[in-house]
This record gives sequence, structure tokens and C-alpha cells, in this order.
Amino acid sequence: MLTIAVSKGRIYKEALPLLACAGIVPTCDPESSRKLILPTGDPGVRLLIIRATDVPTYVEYGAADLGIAGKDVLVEHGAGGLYEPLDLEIARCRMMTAGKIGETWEGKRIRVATKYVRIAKRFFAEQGIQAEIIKLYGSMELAPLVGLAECIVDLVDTGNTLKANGLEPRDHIMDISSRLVVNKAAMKTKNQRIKSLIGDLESAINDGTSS
Ligand code: PRT
Ligand code: MG
Repeated sequence: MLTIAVSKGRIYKEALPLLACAGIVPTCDPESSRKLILPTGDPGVRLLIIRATDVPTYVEYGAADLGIAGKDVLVEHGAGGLYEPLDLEIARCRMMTAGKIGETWEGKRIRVATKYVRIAKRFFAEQGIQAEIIKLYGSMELAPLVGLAECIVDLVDTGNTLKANGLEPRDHIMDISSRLVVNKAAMKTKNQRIKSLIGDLESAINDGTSS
């Protein structure tokens, strides 16, 4: 049995066509079903539907053999315990700093609100900027509007969320896309099955299946 951990929402939607190319088609939809374990047309493959930030944990402990997770989540988790053999080139966006339109923080000690504490700490340290990092779990855009922080570190795609809240993007920290991650023991014990899956996904990406 091959177990693949994936989060519902944008990653699931964009991964579906790629998985289909590898012969993996879930038999029900996680948005309408409440099932957390989705069987697929292949009796040897199942999907676990979990929170995006939990994917590296399930894979690292071997509760899932493979997973699909954003680079943001992997960097923040610390991906040392996992293999990351493939960039699936889906759910793309950019990790950026942002602040109130027209306001600058140059030369000041600043407060930074973010879900990405590790990434933010590293970025501001590299810039030589003194920053107090405030951990939030969502809706980071609110923080500068109510004086919790001068700056946020968040994912930006179209930029519409920032704009709708009177914020503007500043520094580009890194490009983000979703990656295939593999449990290190499973890579050995299920090597052939996993290698062939990676091969199928690779061809699907090169054929432009997800775009
Ligand atoms: O939603 P939930 O709390 O369950 O978990 P999650 O937010 O971690 O999951 P989900 O499904 O929202 O995101 C999963 C992954 O998708 C992330 O880890 C990223 O790798 C990837 N991804 C790609 C994004 C975006 N694009 C994105 N735009 N994740 C979030 N956003 C958010 C962003 O945080 C901001 O609030 O969308 C908003 C910005 O979008 P624009 O288009 O307005 O700029
Ligand atoms: Mg979300």
C-alpha cells in the first residue's frame, strides 16, 4: 500500500491532474465527503487529507509514504528528515514582505507579523534589520491595519488580498511551489513503486498537464 498525504484546497485541485497521469484517481471528493482517507481507483494507493502544515510531519514519521506540500511549509518545518525529489510546479506564489501603502520602515526596529516565523527571522537577519517576529496563524493582513505590526511576511499570488487591505508588497523573499516529499525509509522499502510514481509525475509536469 502506498499512502500519499495531501491538503485539500488549492494543492489538491492542482495535484489531481498530475496524479491522474500516474494512474491515481480518488474515488470521492474531499470537499463534499468528510472522509480523511480517500481510496483511489488503484487498490494499492490511498490519499490522506490533512492540513497543509501537517504534511511534512506525517511523511517524516512514515504515517504517509509520500506527501505534497508547499515549499513555504517545507522550509518552515525544516525538511531535513525528508526527501524532496520533485518540484510539481503547482500552487505557485511568492513569499514576500508587505506593509501599509506608502509607509516605510527603513532604519527602524520593526514588528513583523507572520505564520512563517523561521523564514521571517532568517530573512530579516540576512538584511541586518532588527525585527521582532510575532507569530500568527492566519489573516496576517490585518496586523498592520490595527498597529500589531509594521510589516507582514506572507504568500502573494495576484496581490489582490494585499491591495484590498491597503497594503503593498515590498521584498521578494522566495518563489514558492508545491513539492513531492518522500519518507526516507519508504524510499528504500518501496523504491520501485515510488520511482515509477516519480517518473509518471515528471512526465506529466513536462507535458504541461497541470497548466
Ligand atoms: O487554509 P488552511 O488554514 O487550511 O491551510 P493553508 O492556508 O496552509 O492551506 P491553503 O490550501 O490555503 O494553502 C496551501 C498552500 O498553497 C500554501 O502552503 C502555499 O504553498 C500554496 N499557495 C499558493 C498559497 C497561495 N498560493 C496563496 N495565495 N497559499 C495561500 N495563499 C493566500 C495568501 O496567504 C494570502 O492570504 O492567498 C492570499 C493571497 O493571494 P492573492 O492572490 O490575493 O495575492
Ligand atoms: Mg488558507
